[in-house]
Amino acid sequence: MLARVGPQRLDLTEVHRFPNVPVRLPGGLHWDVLRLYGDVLAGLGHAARSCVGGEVLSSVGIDSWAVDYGLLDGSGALLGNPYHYRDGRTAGAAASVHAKVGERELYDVTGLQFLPFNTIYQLAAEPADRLGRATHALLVPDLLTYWLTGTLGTEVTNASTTGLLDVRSGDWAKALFDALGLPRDLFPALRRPGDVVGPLLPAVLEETGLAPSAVVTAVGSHDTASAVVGVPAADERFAYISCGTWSLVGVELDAPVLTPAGRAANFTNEGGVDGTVRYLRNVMGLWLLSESIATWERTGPPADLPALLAAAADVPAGGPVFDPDDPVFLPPGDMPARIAGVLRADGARVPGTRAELVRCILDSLAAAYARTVRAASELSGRPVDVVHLVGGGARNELLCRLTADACGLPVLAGPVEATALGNVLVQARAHGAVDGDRWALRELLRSTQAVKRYEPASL
Ligand code: LRH
Repeated sequence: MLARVGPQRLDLTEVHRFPNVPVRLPGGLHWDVLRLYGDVLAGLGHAARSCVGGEVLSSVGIDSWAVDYGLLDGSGALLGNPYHYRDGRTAGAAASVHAKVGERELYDVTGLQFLPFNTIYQLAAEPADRLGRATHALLVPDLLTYWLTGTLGTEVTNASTTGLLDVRSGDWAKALFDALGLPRDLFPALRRPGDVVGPLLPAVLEETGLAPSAVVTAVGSHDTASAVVGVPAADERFAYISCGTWSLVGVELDAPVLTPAGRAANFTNEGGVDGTVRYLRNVMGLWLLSESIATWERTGPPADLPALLAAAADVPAGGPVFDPDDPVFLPPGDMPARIAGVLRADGARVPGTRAELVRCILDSLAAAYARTVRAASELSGRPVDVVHLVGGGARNELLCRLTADACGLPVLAGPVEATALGNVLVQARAHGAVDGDRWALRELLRSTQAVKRYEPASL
């Protein structure tokens, strides 16, 4: 995404979009990280060629999904392809970690929700010899940054998803590294959104055609951290749903909430830009839909999503619902069969058509969003007047409407590209193109980005 930003201006242009397709090797499910890096270079090349009339691209910022990492040896070489967090190798890892540090203590130190794929559990699942050969672990955006700049570092919002960061001090929880037998310097030093990382390597300049003045700037490199910056809220009485593969549902706070009730509800305190706290919960998200479509397409003709959504809108309300957060839905595989299994086990009716299943997924997500918005507000004491739904899900009108109805609150849908917007706003501020705190950045979002309002149906 190429952005042009000024005090009254925020334009985003898509210059290169590429699929991110995991690859299953005999040893597990991996990310094709070299392919991703190749596409990053291709995208930077397109961006360089899209500059017109003396424009010079001044800064590059990288965000991605959280928790996954590559291991580097002492020469900086990658030790194998990074694992996908949906790989099954972490089964049993949580138990081995919790035998060393109890779950309650972990939550008290890190404030992080339990997800079986948090980095701390993935590291516990690493074969000892592989980890022994590793000098550093780099989270995915930090790995791409390293290849672009030659500079090692760990961006702090993404570090907060590892399960190894102290939520109070904002620094690595050294005692946890010690207790788990991990080297204290496994992750390189922390950097903060807005820090200038450094110039691009000469080979990168040559391949992309970017000007030598371009630098990489740290942003909220956890995609959800950038997405929350990109929420066009007017004041703090809002909840957000960052809605893509996952739906991250919560509120923005100034300080963590570390109560037993929050822990029991599996709420997380992830690090936001400008020292904020993203108090949220992962809801399984549109993965339920995309994996259902992938299942149908494995055995039949391509599924037409707009037609399916239109048919789902005509399915009468009040149909069956299931809990989207059932861990059975986490791995790739036949999603309709798993949903049917969960419904059947609950004694609920199993949808008979694809449109009914799509409606069942969206009804279930909307109900989960409503529960989670209510819980976030109650657990944090933050009143919520409006729900901002950002990301690709904002295009899904049926989902937005069902969410407004389930929450009993207005839903403001959009921007679809909130993550990219939050990313570039932090860069632009670091380089003096815009000024002010996150509310000033959001003011610019509100004056430049289209948002669609859904009122809840009156009962
Ligand atoms: C969303 C996301 C989410 C994490 C998950 C691994 O893309 O970063 O915040 O929990 O991916």
